[in-house]
Amino acid sequence: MTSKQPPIPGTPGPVTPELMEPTAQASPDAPVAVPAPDQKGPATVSPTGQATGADPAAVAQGGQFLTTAHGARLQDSDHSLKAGRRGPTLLQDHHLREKISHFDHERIPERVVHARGAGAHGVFRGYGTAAKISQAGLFAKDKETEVFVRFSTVLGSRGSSDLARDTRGFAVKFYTDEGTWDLVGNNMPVFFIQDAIKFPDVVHAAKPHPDREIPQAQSAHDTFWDFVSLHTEAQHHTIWNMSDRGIPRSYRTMEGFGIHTFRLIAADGSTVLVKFHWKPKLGAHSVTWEEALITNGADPDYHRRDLADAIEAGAFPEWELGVQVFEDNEEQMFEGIDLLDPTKIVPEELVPVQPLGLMTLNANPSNYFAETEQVAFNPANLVPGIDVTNDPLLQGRLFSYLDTQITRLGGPNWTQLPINRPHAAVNDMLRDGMHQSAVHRGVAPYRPNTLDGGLPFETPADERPFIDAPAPIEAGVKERAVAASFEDHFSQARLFFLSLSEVEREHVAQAYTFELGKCYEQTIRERQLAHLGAIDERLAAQVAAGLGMEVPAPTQAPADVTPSPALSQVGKEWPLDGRQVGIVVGADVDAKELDALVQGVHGEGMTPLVIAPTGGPVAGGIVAQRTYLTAASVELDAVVVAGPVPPAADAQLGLDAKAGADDAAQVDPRVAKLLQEMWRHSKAVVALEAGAPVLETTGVAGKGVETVADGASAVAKLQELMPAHRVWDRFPTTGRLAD
Ligand code: HDE
Repeated sequence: MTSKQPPIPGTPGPVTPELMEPTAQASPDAPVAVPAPDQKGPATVSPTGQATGADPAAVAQGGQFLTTAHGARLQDSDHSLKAGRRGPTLLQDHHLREKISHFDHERIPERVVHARGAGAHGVFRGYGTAAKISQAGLFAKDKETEVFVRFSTVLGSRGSSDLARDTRGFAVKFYTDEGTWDLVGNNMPVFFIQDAIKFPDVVHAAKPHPDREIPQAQSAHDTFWDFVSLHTEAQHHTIWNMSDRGIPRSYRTMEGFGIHTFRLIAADGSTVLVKFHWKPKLGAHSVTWEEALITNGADPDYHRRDLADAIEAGAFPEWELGVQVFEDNEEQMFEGIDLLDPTKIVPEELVPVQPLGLMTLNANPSNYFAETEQVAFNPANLVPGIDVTNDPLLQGRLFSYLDTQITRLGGPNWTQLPINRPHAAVNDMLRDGMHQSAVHRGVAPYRPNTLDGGLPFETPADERPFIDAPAPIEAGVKERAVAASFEDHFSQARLFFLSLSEVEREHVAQAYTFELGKCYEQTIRERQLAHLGAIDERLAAQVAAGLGMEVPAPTQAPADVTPSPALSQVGKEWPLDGRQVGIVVGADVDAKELDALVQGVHGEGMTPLVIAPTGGPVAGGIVAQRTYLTAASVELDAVVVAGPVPPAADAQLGLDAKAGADDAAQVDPRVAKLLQEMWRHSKAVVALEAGAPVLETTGVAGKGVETVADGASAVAKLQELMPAHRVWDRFPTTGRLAD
């Protein structure tokens, strides 16, 4: 073997002494060069047409030259070191081994639940309203605390789709000055089970069947319904899942709940019990089941994309954190509702939610793995002023989260990962272990000690230590049992159902009919139908009819309950910020009207997406953001048809649009489909006069479908139709579930 081989054309040759001389640019002292903006670097325009603000200096590893993991510069990372060009690869190729071996270990175990998620950075600003009930510094007036939020689905694996019918995780990490507080909640205020010891059971039942590992990210299968029909305490959470809450429009339009009752401690040591609520400024909003199915196919990453796009566009999502406050007495009950039972809510009409502060998400993660994947929440991360209660579900969680990270993040030092590092000073005596990255000094990591000057000391009471609230313990015997006050399993499921509007109730009935229709076992369907009878007899009858089954006797007589209108998502009005408006144009749109429309939609804080026959310039400097091929109705909250839409372009569809042309073929079928879906999903449809014939041809007419004279009037019409989220009157209902 000789080093005199001629170089292969187009590839670097063998390393020669001349090449090893540092050039001026390659000198270790030379400033690191970054690509000029016009060089191929990070994308500076996002798919929504926004500037990404990507900093070329911050891309990749930050330097100009590729190196090994130990920092030696590499000349060739494309060819392995071989004994001859067609010979075997040499074991001595340390770069090959390092590159492949690191790659082999790139994946870590996904979360056992909540594997699929999306994260964002933000800030929480206190209102100062909690002064009397909690000493926690983060609630102080105008105090700003950095946060990281991770939203997630529960059942699906990391690569599953966002619009699964499922509960959503809503986990917030507050990096407070006094330590990290994690409020690890969901988008539903109740849980399937009352005792942590049942968690592996419910998760095993809800996850894919162990033999075939299907279905993925779905509750519509026998083992899930077997479990929930055998555990009547799951009925309340299950009806939330079957409602529109199970398929949110966006992470931005979800409420969040701490579920358990927590305890707050004031500066004077007094305590109250609270339930935490997150209220989205954009309102709580969902999609229809058909939209969810279309989205899962058209854009399975929809929620992740929507969150990132909104933040990038400057439409920062906001939630108010609030609490329902209860007296911390011995009973820990409110009007017959056991506050320690995580399957119960307390209606907001009885105990209003009082706002404590505002959370604004204002930055996307720069690296999914380092931040969103490696973030580790733990309900046991508490700060002075916030403490736990005896809720038996919460008690088990206080163990589980710490434990699971040891496997998932490879050892006990996951708190040292950048995203998990507290922003408060850490001075613990935890030492060594896998992936220890701190270089601890001193010789006495124990206390008391004399060798390290006694340091660190325990914190005296006036220096704000975390103090467990000295809550009284009910005397009793040691037993595996449940309190009688945990035994009402149906009344609140009924309360929820009766609080919904007619349209929402129809959706619930359809969801149960679909899910039970996917179960094969008749006994499971029958058992669940009997439980539905205990929730509402009309609901049971409608689902039974859909399944072609007799209505069984209800498990028990439906309870007498007072509805809580706050639980319905229908009937309120919400701001338009960050909502997406599709603007459909043909080849010859009026540039002036289009400009007025785009500017007007922008001016109202919404995101206009121009949908044209092809990509590229449309008119007056406006560029298409979607084409007839790439646009999907499901990403739009409303649509404006701004110009005539041509028939299908033969070349794009591979069809001869003229052959056998009927009326519908006069409009490109992709636009016809988009408009018909918008109509079926009860979204606002507006046309300028030039676009009106398109509505006629596609049969899109009726409530919330309007033709207007110009761009400005179209914006005014959108402002009128969109605050209610949907044109609710357009949803078809049977009338059988109405009040
Ligand atoms: Fe979790 N849960 N959970 N959970 N949970 C996890 O922790 C667990 C429960 C919630 O984005 C795991 O780091 C038990 C209720 C969210 O990283 C695990 C019980 C609520 C997330 C775990 C519950 C939640 C998790 C899996 C019954 C709403 C995602 C990976 C006692 C209040 C956090 C991980 C993220 C994640 C255990 C019940 C919310 C295994 C034992 C109730 C939002 O530790």
